Amino acid sequence: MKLVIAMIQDQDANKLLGILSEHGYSATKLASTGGFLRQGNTTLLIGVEDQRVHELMELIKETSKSRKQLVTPLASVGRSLNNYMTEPVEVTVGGATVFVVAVEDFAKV
Ligand code: 2BA
Ligand code: 2BA
Repeated sequence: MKLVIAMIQDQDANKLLGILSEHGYSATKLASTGGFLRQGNTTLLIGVEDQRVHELMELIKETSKSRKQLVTPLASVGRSLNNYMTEPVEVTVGGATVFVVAVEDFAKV
């Protein structure tokens, strides 16, 4: 079994959860915050059998859209003058950042 940890954009979360449910996956949704943009995003925990990881990755890929976003100066960096940003910078927030972790044990008690 694997635990798939997927960081996605809030806008895609409900649609992806619906699709996962339709395909018989269980998931847990966590409200999270991106360390760079300091804006809300969504982290999904999805425990899944090894042979379904590939299909799951495809569903995540199809549903999660990449978007461009302007970073407001000072909103996303440390307060040190070395990091001082004077112009808005465009960053591409990816569709999904996904970690697949081996699960040692899984139980519902
Ligand atoms: P349980 O299987 O006892 O799951 C309770 C909660 O535990 C789930 O809440 C989910 O947050 C988490 N969870 C369970 N299995 C997980 C997994 N493999 N990976 C990540 N998180 C997991 P809900 O998703 O709201 O589900 C509530 C109950 O609805 C579930 O109880 C199960 O009986 C049923 N269910 C969940 N997904 C289903 C699906 N795709 N089709 C049919 N029934 C589903
Ligand atoms: P944020 O940390 O808010 O990052 C949003 C976007 O800003 C990133 O998109 C990337 O394009 C850019 N970015 C992030 N850190 C940067 C840096 N130090 N310098 C320049 N640009 C930077 P994504 O890479 O698609 O990441 C989207 C979200 O996924 C991230 O939100 C974060 O919450 C999560 N994430 C991405 N990589 C991660 C990792 N290695 N570990 C944990 N979480 C990660």
